[in-house]
This record gives sequence, C-alpha cells and structure tokens, in this order.
Amino acid sequence: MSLVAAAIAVAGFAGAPSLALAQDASAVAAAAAKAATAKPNVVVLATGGTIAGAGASAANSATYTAAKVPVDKLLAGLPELAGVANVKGEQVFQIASESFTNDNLLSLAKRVSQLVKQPDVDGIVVTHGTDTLAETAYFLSLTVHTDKPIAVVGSMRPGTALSADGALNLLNAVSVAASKDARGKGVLITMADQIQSARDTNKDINIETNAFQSQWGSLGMVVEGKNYWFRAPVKRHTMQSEFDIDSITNLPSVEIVYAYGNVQPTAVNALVGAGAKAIIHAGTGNGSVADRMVKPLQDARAKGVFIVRSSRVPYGFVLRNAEQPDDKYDWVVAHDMRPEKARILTMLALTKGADTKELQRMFWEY
Ligand code: DAS
Repeated sequence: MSLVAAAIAVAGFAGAPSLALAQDASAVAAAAAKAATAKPNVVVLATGGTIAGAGASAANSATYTAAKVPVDKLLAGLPELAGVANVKGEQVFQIASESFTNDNLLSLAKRVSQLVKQPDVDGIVVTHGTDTLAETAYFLSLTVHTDKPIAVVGSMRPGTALSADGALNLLNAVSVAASKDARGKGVLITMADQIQSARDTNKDINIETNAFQSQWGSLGMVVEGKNYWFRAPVKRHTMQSEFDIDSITNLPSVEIVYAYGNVQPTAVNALVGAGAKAIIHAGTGNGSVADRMVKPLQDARAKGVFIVRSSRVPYGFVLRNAEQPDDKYDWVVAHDMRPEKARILTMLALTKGADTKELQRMFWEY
C-alpha cells in the first residue's frame, strides 16, 4: 500500500478522495517521507547467537538453539525500530559465536569497514552470540577506522522465552548506533541498558541477563532511547588505531595456555610444535608462572615465539617484572587484558611485525 493510500486508510476515508483529501494525503506522505529522511540510517549486521535463538517453549530461557532466526524476522518483530532509525539488515553469518573463526572476524570487520565509509550509513549494529561477543567487539574497535557508532549486541535468552532480553537490547543498540553523542567513543557493547566499552567489557556471568561487566565500569546507560554518559574511553581505538582492517588479510596463530595447580608444559610444547607465533599464558594470580613452566616458555621464546603473561583472574592487571623477570626473559605483560583479548591484540600486533618492545607498548596503549 502506498503512503498516500495508507494515509487515506488511516484517515478513514473510503472511495475516491476529493482533491482536498488527496492534497491532505500527499502532504501526509510528504511529511512521512521527510521524517524518514530525517531519521539516521543504521545497518544491522547479523551473525547469529542467542539473540537469533529459539526455544521449544516460553519456559525455556536457557535451553534453546542459537542462530535460527534470520535478521529480517528479528527486525520485523521490532516495529519500535521505525521510531528510532531507518534500519536495514544483512545476514553476515548465522552461527553460535563459540564457533567464530579468524576468517569470520576478518570478513565481518571488512564489511563494517565498507559500510561506515558510505555517507548514507550513520551507524552500525552487530548482533552476535554472547560467548565471543567481547572478542569480536574489541577486534572491531582495533581495526575499523570510523568515529561512527558501532554497537555490538546479543542476548542471554532467546526471543521465544518469557522476559526475553533480546528485543530491548536490539532496540537500545540501534538507538545508540543512531546517536550523534555515541560517535568517537570506540566500539560499544549495549546489553541490559548499559553502554560499555568493547575494550574492557567481558561476559562475566554465563546465565544472567546482566552478563557483561567491566571492572572499570560502564561508559553510560541507554534508557528509553536516551544515552546517559558518565565517562569516556582513554585507550586508543578506531580512528586512533594503527591497525586497519582494510590492509589485513590474515591473522597469525596466537594461542592460549591456561594455568592451574599441577599444570604441565604439554600444551606449551604442542602449540610451539604446531607453529604458534605467540602464546598467551593465562597465569594464576598476577600472571604467575609455575616454576616447571618457566623453561618451556623460555625455550619457546628462544624459538621466536612471543610470550604474553595474562591472568586467569578476571579483575586487576598484571604487573611487569613482578611475578616474573619479564625484561630478562623478553616477555610481555597483558596489563588488564583478559587472555582471549590479549590474543586479539597480539595477533594484530604481529601483522605489523611488532617486536617485544612494540608489543608491550601496544598493551599499554590499546
Ligand atoms: N552459544 C552462545 C553464542 O552463540 C549463545 C549466546 O549466548 O548468544 O555465543
């Protein structure tokens, strides 16, 4: 139905309109068209996850299949979006995010980079599984050169469940992506009404809707379409980043070793043998390394494999030369980066041929 016909239908006029009515209707149509052009243009790139999930019944809030609902259905199920922005959807992937690969990261980031260059695109939303959402969001923050808002969003419950969180999360994400005051703040994670920095936000709770937390706190909140800001990021991102997805075609093998009581060097030796270019050591405490692990890691370093000391402890940050003589061993510390995010930054650093000194600088700056 055309806008004019719709206007007439809404006005309750039946049959052929008089000239006056037709003029009213065309004025309504013109106003509607003007309003549409006045609204920001947001592209929603869908990759799968719970936000696209479906369960067998409304009582299934935790038992469901992820990555089922296509983006057009997601958007059609949220008519409130029309009041926020002109929204277009693209189905980039349809996968549960635990299955994301480096190739998925590269192709998604390249698509985002293409779209943000378009003058008719004002903001981007990426819908994503929550399991690796924070890694993807950080990767985008490090590699996409734009100050346009990019909001990454997921949900902890499928849309079929009672008190599903996906619809409001998606509405909020589009609202933030459409906001001028969200420009220049780096890639954002918008879950449970929070606006958080991709850099230091992680999935800290695996069964609650407020799953995403940052030890440094949210940047702000989005409530009924309005953003309330309380702080801004101080680390480099997007426009200030030295990494550019448009010039990256491959990501090197950077792997993670998790420390625990009785840990053995088996994994380290296997990863070095498999050609890892760097190993992120997710140590205990402040990035501690078991005495029996020091030599295997030194041997790896001697073979040219970078060693980055991170921690399995979620909050705080690893001090350089505290638990281990990093200067002497030529190792790097991951600062406050979780192991899986330290891996993202290290992969990108190695695409630039960074040495240990450069890699450590990047951990202080990003
Ligand atoms: N399997 C999870 C994922 O795709 C589901 C989710 O929480 O989004 O990350």
